[in-house]
Amino acid sequence: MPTDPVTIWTYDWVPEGPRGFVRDIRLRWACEEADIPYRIATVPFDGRKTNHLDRQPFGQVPMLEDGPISLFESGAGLIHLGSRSEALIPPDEKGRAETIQWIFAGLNTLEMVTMPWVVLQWSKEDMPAITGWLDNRLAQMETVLGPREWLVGDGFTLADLVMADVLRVDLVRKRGDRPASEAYVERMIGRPAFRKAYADQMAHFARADETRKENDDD
Ligand SMILES: N[C@@H](CCC(=O)N[C@@H](CS)C(=O)NCC(=O)O)C(=O)O
Repeated sequence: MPTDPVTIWTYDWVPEGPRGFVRDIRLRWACEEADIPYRIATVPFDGRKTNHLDRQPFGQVPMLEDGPISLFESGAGLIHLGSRSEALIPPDEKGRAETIQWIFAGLNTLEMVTMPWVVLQWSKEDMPAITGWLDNRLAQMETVLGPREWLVGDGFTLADLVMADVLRVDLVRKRGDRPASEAYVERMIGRPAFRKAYADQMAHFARADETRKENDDD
């Protein structure tokens, strides 16, 4: 297994709102789970729409670099990291296929509706069709999670990492009474690897506040 550190790219700073949720946390979390060495690199938040289009054609983060491989899309980065460690994707064919299936379910079937719904909440707009779509998906996930501890097999995989990261968004967590989903999110974000990734991301942006303040004072 290669031991050179991978590089996780994120913004140099973000406002307080998204801290703890910037999607570099998915890659940090995966590296922590699998003991994959990594370092953090940044692109400026200011000017983000155009300043790193060579690395990310939509001006977003995160990106992942591993030697000659340079990837955008958190899901692609995760699947790449998964190829390095059985702690992320099980080695058997069935486990691998199901993990990838659930990664897509998290990123597409769930996040495709949670994100627009959250943005509508921020803007205090109501679109009953989107809310109905969200409630249906969350109810379906509640049914899935009711009888199981893990999405794939009998242990943690990237399927859980992605699904928990999508479901842990505050507004989504508060939506409806979904005890199995809430217990699942609690279990996943209680994992030491998540807590480390979260604390490190928060510390990264806190340090950036200091740098910005020093620059403003100059
Ligand atoms: N599908 C992308 C979404 C990336 C994304 O939305 N990134 C956010 C930060 S978590 C971002 O860069 N937002 C700034 C923007 O879209 O301009 C992925 O999973 O990597």
